[in-house]
This record gives sequence, C-alpha cells and structure tokens, in this order.
Amino acid sequence: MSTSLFDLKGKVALVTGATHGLGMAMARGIGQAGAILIINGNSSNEKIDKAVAIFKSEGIKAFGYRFDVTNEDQVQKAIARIENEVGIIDILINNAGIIKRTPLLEMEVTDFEQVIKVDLVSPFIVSKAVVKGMIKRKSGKIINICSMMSELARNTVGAYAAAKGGLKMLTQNMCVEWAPYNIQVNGIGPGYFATEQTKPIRVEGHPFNEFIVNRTPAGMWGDPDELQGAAVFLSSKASDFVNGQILYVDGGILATIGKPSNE
Ligand code: GCO
Repeated sequence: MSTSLFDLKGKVALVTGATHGLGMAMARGIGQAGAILIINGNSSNEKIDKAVAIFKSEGIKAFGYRFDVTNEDQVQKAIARIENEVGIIDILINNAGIIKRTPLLEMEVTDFEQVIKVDLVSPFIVSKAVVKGMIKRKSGKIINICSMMSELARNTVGAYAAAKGGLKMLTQNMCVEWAPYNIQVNGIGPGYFATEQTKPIRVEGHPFNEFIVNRTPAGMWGDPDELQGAAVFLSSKASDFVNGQILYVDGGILATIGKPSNE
C-alpha cells in the first residue's frame, strides 16, 4: 500500500483550539503529513503567534487566525478571510472545547449552557461555514473531537457528557447530509491524555489518577502525539469510504468494564 494514501500535501487544514494540548498535537501530525495548517485560537494573538512560530520552525506551513468559534458572525468572517488568504478548506478538525467539572445539582445553568455552546454548538457553526466550500468542490474531511463522554458518563462532567454525546450524533447527521457531496465526517474519541485540561485530575496520588491508570488496559495516560495517526488517517484518502464513525483512541478503556484494583 503506497504511503500516498496518507499524504496531505497541499491540503488546507483548519484546526480549532490548536494553540495547545490535543489540538496542537493533531495539528502537528497533519502538518507533518503535508497539510497547509491553519490554527485557530480565541485566547490571545501572542498564543496563536507562538504556536504558528513553533510549527514553522518544524517546517510546517502554518497560519494563525483568532476568532471565537461560538460566534457565528466572527466564524463566517474568518472563514471568508481564510478562503481568500490561504485557500478553500479541505480538512476541518473541530477540536476547540471546554470542560467544567461540577456536580449537576451545583452547576449554574449559565455554566451548563457555556459548555454546550463551545463543545456542541461551535462545531455546528464552524462546519456550516466551512462545508459550503467543500460542497462546491465535492470533496472534504470533517473531524469532530468527541470524548469517552460520548459513550460513558462520570460524575461532575454532566454538561460535557451531554455536549460530547450530542457531538457524536451531530457527526452522524453531518455524515448523512454531506456524504452525497463526497465529504467524510467522522469523530475521534480521545481517552485520557496528559494535557493541561486533565492536569488537575492527573496529579500523583489524586484518586482519579490511580483510577484512570487502573481503568485503562494500557495502564497509562495517553501522550497527545498518539492522536496524530488517527487525525492523519481521517484527514486522508485512506478514509474516503469511512463515514459517520467515531474512532476511539483510548488505550482500551471502552473495551472493558475495568478490573479490581488489586489485580
Ligand atoms: C474528565 C476528563 C475527560 C477527558 C476526555 C476523555 O474530567 O473526565 O477531562 O473529559 O478530558 O474528554 O475522553
């Protein structure tokens, strides 16, 4: 099998929330596979500029655009600018997301709505703006970053699970509506990875840290770079007949009900 199946040379790829963490790792993977990388952030221009400089230092052609993925007007204007300044987007990775770990009974409705807005509504907003160019071209790849919480619940992450569960179904609906235009829409479901987002529950001795190491058949937290293969696969020709699927990269968590801690 030729590696050209996984070659992204010349493809324009937008990764939202790619100034750090899993987004940055996946962006690096598709950039190293040849994609022209466009990263989005909404924190600060310097954070975006810093990430772009890192990618450029690694030989990746990269551009940075700051916009709020939950704001439809900003998204539409940004996508028009990107299409004008870089090119029509071939690959979209909807990665931007937040989490608020609060028991449902204590969670403010405004906080619940904010998580839904960023983690579920924004992939819809950004995809709707980007897919027009893909439909015109009759070609495109959209990858929604789901979660273990697209399949399983856990206490204190109710809003996040509702969003990520919804994102799994939104992925399937995008597949159904856009597959006729040769657009493949899939998801990646990361397990538990060593990132800033999981730092608070990953500290040595934290009960959750022990729990995850025990709950993951691979017996460890994932390294964000271990998501790069799935991102390249779902962005490339190699997945042209894969549609509406969530590819879980989880060290085996979803394969097991777990094991007694003393085993
Ligand atoms: C948590 C974690 C998870 C992971 C990831 C798992 O609090 O349980 O933050 O949500 O980040 O989403 O797939």
